[in-house]
Amino acid sequence: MTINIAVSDRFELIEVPRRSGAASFAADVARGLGSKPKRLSSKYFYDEVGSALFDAITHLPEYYLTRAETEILSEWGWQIVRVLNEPLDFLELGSGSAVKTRLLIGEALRVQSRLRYSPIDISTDALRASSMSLVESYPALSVRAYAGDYFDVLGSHAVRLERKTLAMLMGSNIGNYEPHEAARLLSLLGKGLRPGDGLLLGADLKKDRETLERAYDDLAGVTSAFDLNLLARINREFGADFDLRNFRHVASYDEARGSVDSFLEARERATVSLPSIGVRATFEAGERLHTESSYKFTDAEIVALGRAAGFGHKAAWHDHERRFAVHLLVRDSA
Ligand code: AVI
Repeated sequence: MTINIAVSDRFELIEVPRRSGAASFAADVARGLGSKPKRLSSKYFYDEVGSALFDAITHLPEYYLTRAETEILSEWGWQIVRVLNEPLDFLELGSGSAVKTRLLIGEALRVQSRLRYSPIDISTDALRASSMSLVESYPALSVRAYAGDYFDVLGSHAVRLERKTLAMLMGSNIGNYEPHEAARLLSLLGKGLRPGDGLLLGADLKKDRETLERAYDDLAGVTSAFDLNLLARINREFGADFDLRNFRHVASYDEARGSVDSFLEARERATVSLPSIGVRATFEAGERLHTESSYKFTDAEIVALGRAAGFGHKAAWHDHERRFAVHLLVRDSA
């Protein structure tokens, strides 16, 4: 069951509930702290504080990803919206508050008279804010936003696409999924698209360890604060007693998997309790909690990922230093 809210004649918000059986934050925390090695999903970084810290990360000198992708879209956005050669609607996994989405919307509206933009995002507040601001900026734009988890929304068949669609998964978001989840997400997305629809995928490229580890462990300590906010969030929401000073942020590139892994490492042995969910967990000195995987790709790996999910390869663009790639994939005929 979905809930439709027509906010204005150009902005509609559809809330898609969590599918039954899907784990809650509390259940994931209980399971993650009880597993060996301990791990939590990076999707829980993004409460209000975490989202603000991530925004700060995108401006850091070491975090080149956002700048590189923005460079590609500024330079090649005009071409990207023309390759599929027809009026398009956009479907974005993410809330589209970013400058990058605006670049593509602006370019599309130079070659077509109207555009529907359908963002999917877990945060209803973020969706509402970004959608209102987009419809205010672009009189020819209408927004149909879906609030929910990507998998829940795509699996619910709530998404209605009337015209040829360019789906977007930008900002290296694909890199935060383990390979089997990335494959599942792309094939679920592919099932909702029609043959000939596009998928624009922004992915960070494999490169030297030093550049990668610096990008995820900046000198100003913003990424460390972002990582530690996960424990602060657990303290806030579950009345837990994590002592943040006892944990340090570690970012380490696992070349074999192609992932920069983030961890929170206990300096000393400690037991934490989370009274509101009835959990206690002990950390040994030096024990790590895995909080994020950020996978890096070669262009060939992106092409193969798309192919396995039923997408052919159409085009790719890179920034001047070839640190980042934006690939255009096209849904195969069934
Ligand atoms: C959102 N995501 C693509 C970011 C990344 O690069 O993996 C999250 C991030 N984590 C630490 N810095 C940025």
